[in-house]
Amino acid sequence: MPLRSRLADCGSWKALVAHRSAIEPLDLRSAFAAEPGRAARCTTIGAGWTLDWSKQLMQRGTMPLLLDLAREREVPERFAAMLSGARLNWTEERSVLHTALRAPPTAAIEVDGSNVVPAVHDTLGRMAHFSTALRNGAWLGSTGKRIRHVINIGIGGSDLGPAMAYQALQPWRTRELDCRFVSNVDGNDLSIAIEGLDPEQTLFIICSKTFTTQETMENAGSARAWLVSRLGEDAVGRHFVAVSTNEAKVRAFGIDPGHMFGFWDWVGGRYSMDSAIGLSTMVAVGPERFSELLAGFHAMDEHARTAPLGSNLPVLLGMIGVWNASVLGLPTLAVLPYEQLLARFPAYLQQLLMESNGKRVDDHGQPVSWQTCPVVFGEAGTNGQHAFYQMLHQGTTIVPIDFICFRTAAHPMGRHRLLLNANAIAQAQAFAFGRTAAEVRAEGTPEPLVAHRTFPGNRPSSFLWAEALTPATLGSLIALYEHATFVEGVVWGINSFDQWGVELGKSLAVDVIKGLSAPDAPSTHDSSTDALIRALHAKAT
Ligand code: G6Q
Repeated sequence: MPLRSRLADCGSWKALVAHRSAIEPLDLRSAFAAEPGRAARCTTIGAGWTLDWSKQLMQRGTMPLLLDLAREREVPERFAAMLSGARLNWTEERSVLHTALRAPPTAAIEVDGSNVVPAVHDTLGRMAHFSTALRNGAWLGSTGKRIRHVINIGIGGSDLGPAMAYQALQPWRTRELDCRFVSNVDGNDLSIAIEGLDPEQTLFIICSKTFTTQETMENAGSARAWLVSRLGEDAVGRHFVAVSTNEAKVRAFGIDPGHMFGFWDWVGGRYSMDSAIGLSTMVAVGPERFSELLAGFHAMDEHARTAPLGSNLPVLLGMIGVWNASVLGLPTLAVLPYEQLLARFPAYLQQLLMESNGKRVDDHGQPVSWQTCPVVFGEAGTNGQHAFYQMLHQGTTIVPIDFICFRTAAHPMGRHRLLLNANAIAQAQAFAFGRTAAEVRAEGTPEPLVAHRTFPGNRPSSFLWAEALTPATLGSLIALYEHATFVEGVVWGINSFDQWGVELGKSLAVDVIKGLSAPDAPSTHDSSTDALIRALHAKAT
């Protein structure tokens, strides 16, 4: 793909910056009063999801200008190029084809002249065979006992998606076994996960694209030692399977490549939960529900590919992100799912958005002069309301918000869903419209308290909702954010698919490990690093 021009040189970008000055200060109360149809105009539906973006800090003319920018940055052309296997991840010379993971078997998507879809479905078939055997007890441990506990060992993209999905899909999971997730190199993570477990009934899925990641390999080695100390070396083959692209390393670990589930270098870690990295998800919910999850992803892929820009959810969500971060200069984004099953979704999105677009140089290697990825954080509602919403309502930083809601619930708990959704709707209303000093006074509030009880409003939010959280709507929600992230990266002119920023700490750790292992050896570290090595060595021993 040719290098893009710089964002700052685009006519539509300059028009947006001018537009911002022209419409400020934007007041949502006045905007809603002036346009009774604002909510209808700013509500968009696709792939089972409805997005109400009417409470963004925009005027009628704002979105058309943002869509001009999307066109000038060639968002549709770039999206088509990604879908067809172009090497968009040019700093690592890789195609970006997570969409092929959920393509139907009849699709043909070529990388280097060969169609990747048959291999995707071959792997899905092997995963289904293994998952079914584990779920129905046909796969037994080395002593003939049924597997009751599955422990996924992986980190980053090999952990966050599966861990999030396991929680999100609780209503659909088998009760015949449970899944646990170990990621941190802190031994507390593994030791808590295996505490009280019967090794004869425990199976480990070692999830690592590279099979070299320090944390995962340390955890896998300790898990192996735990199992071997109780069941002997010969048990490894029945209690360990791998998800990886590195067959040699998997074999060296002692896992039969017949029990390895592969994927490909065109699947980035944070875009991999619908590849074999989702093996624990399939084990938990079964192949049919996993297919529904993939169908949900694919439905959003198709919506993103075919919907006109003005009614294209990922384009709208992405351009709202560009408006808030780069034009308004708002440096954060709160993602607030009003759904307990999505409690891990903000952590999942942190990686998806911040590892993808937390970049400071563009295609040309030039520092950007616009703000790229915001700081992403969040918490399931209503818990967040009793924690950090104070700052969102009355703090000095304006935090854009994505609310996520479902009309119905999988549980039979009476009024709970009504109360939950009422809170979400009321919070969005409060953030947008606030409460003026005059209104506070009119309630009879003593004058010294008026300022404290005033809410400034004009705090922007989007409201995303679907009928119900299902495997399919989860898939389409994730694909929505994947593609919105893509749209933002294209507009900003950055590579959303590499992650060089994680390398420096990893490489420095090699020397620090040596230092902590031999603290008296001569060192060339700075004085602070040396002091910390000496101090923490004493504590670690
Ligand atoms: C994601 C990153 C990163 C990766 C982990 C685990 O996009 O690439 O989070 O998933 O570092 O890597 P392995 O799967 O190779 O162990």
